[in-house]
Amino acid sequence: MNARIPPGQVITKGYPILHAGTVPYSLTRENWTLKLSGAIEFPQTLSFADLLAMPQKTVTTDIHCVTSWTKLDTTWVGVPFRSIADRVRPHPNAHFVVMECEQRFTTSLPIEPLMEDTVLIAHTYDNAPLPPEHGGPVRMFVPRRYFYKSAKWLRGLRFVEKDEPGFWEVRGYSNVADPWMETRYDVDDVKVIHRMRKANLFQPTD
Ligand SMILES: Nc1nc2c(c(=O)[nH]1)N[C@H]1C(S)=C(S)[C@@H](COP(=O)(O)O)O[C@H]1N2
Ligand SMILES: [Mo]
Repeated sequence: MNARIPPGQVITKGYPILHAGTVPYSLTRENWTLKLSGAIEFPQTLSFADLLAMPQKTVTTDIHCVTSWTKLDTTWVGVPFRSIADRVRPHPNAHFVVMECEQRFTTSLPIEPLMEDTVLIAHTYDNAPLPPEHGGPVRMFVPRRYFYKSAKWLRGLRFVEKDEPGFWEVRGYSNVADPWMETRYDVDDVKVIHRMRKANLFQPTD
C-alpha cells in the first residue's frame, strides 16, 4: 500500500468544489474579520491586514476529501494556527476549537492536532488569492484530516472546554475524520476508541 495515499482514496487532477449552501461572494479581504473568542486570555478580532502582518507560512501537501478524492501537492499560504494560539493564549481548559463560518457552518477539532505545523489560517492557494468557491478570502487548512475539517469562509475560532460537533459531524460524518484510520462516518469512530482502549489511552471523562 502506498502510505502517502490513505485507504480508499483515488487521486484527482482537478479540484472539486464541495459545500453546503451558497458561496458568500460579498465577503472580501476588505470586509473579512476573524473573531477569536472563548476560553482564551486575549479575545480579539483580526482584520485581513492583521492576519497579513503575522508571520506567513507556505505548506505544500496533499488533501483528502471524505467522498474519496485525494489531490496531491497543493500549495497554501497562511498563518499557522499555532501563531494564533500564541497570540490569544488559550486557557488550560481550552481542549477544543470550534471553527465558525459564514452561514453558521461549523466544524471542530481538539486543540492538539491544530498545533501541527501544517495547519494554517489560509488565504492563498496555488500562488493566487483563495477563490470564493474554495473558501476565500480565508479558510481553515487542516491537511491531516478529511477536508470537511478545513472550514471555508472562516469567521471565528472559539476555544471551548467541551466539544461541539459541527455541521457534517451531526449529519453522520466522523468527528475524528482521520484519512489513514479511514474514519469516514460516526460509526467508524468506535474503531479509534477501541484502539485507544487496547493501548490503554482511553480515559472516560464522565
Ligand atoms: N463553510 C463551509 N466549509 C466547508 C464545507 C461547507 O459546507 N461549508 N464543506 C467541507 C467539505 S465537505 C469539503 S470536502 C471541503 C471542500 O473544499 P473545496 O470546495 O475547496 O474542495 O470544504 C469543507 N469546508
Ligand atoms: Mo467533503
